[in-house]
Amino acid sequence: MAEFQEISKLSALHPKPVGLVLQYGTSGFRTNAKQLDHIMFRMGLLATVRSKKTKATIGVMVTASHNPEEDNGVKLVDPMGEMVTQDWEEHATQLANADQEDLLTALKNIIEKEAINMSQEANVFVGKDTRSSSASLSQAVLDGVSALGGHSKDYGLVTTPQLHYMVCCQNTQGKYGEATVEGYYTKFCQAFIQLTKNTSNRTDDQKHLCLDGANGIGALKVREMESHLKKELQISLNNDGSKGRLNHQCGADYVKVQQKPPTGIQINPGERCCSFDGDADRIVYYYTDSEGTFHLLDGDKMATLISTFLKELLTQAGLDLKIAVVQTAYANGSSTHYLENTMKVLVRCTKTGVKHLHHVAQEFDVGVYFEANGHGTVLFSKAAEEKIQQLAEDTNVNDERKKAALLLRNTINVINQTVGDAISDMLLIEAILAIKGMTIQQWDTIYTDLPNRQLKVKVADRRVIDTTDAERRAVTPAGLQEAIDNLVKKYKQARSFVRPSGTEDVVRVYAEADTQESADALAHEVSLAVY
Ligand code: NG1
Ligand code: ZN
Repeated sequence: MAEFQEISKLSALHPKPVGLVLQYGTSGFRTNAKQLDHIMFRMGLLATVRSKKTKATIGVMVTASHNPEEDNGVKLVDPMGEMVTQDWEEHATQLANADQEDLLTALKNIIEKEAINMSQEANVFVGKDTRSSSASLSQAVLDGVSALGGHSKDYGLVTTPQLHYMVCCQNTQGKYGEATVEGYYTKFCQAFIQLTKNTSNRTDDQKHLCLDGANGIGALKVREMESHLKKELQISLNNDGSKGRLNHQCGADYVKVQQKPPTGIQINPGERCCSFDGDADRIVYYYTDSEGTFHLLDGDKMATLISTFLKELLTQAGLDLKIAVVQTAYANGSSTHYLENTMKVLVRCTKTGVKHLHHVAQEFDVGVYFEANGHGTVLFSKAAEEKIQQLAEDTNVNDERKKAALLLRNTINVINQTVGDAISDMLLIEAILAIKGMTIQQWDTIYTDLPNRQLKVKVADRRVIDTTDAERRAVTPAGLQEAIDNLVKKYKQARSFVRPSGTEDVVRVYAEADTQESADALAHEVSLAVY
């Protein structure tokens, strides 16, 4: 077949370094950018085949999110804007690791196994972040698509969630919105303006938000979006990429893990601030109090605020819809306790990685999912959306129910349901705070986080650690879990677990306890047990 000859010719321009083995991990392939050219070409091929299989547009995003500037990565986006399925992750790993001379065979194996009709048309959307390596790497993806005769559309610089949104819009014939960056701003900003329009007593202070753009793509896109917000949200943008390096001492991951404000930002006491990560799919909020103490409001605090808001609206609207919050083992114990015991909301725990949370959230009418690091969104079932829509249009309901239904409808529209999205989450949180007339300090006092610590441990082979129970218990190596259990017993309100990272060559250790000293000591002792 002509296309296979083309692949042989073009793949020689994107050779695989001999002996290099990479895995499609928590969030696609991710490593030093210098090792990724062949992966990008091959993911262009795979996305084309996936498009033929699904008879839909597939997305390919070139980014390494919160990793340092010198890294890069790639992830595939499925037709509804969700992460690619697990079996295709395996195809991706197979294709990525095939030696140069075996590439065609590996590709043909996938085509055969998936019974692909090669005459089917293929469409692939490609996006990239601001890393200096992203331009040539996304070109390699485009080369892969054209080698198999697929059509591609290069969106250039976009956030990861923007690309997910484009793919979903395209495959739902515009029902989700228009598949352009402009369409994205219009949809989400209009919903935000609708949500906040009756909160006329908002002061200028309440309309003002301080943002750390991590020197990445999010900063660029917020600047593009600003005029759509019609001054209803006034963002002072820091770390916009004009001076500092991407993710360097800034961004959501730095703030969450270090539990301190980013550099390059002047925070006034009490001022509401937030940080995006390098591809703008995560956000965390924070402020410093009058004594200069730093307060972090992470994914757990966002999940709590959002689910409380939605539960109240559903009650006011008289809608009997099942709401749940999905978390991972990294969720602060206080948040889980508050949600289950005070809010009486169903909480589910899954493995790390949004794809796991997303799938569980789909089981409910309203599924709020957040990783503690600020990656998350809300999913509404089709039935739930229809009920809300019907009520919003019903002329025979009382004012209170109607008002709640209209707020719910606009809330649905401000949320990017395809994936966690820093911009959309920011608009949602800002709208909720405005509607509730709540300050960041008031939001912070809903519950108090248990002191916690996250550490990274370098080991010879992190894969010797295998876990179970949503990663909360280690099954191997023998004796490790018992050692952790014994250490945990020494502290009050303590909990600790370890798991191999899916994005870095480290083992992650998490510990929480009644005091910061205890959490630090426990994390340290557990890391020694990991060696
Ligand atoms: P790993 O490296 O597998 O822990 C990290 C985050 C995930 C997720 C992915 C993808 C933590 C503890 N882990 O995964 O939540 O966001 O990166 O970016 O924050
Ligand atoms: Zn990210």
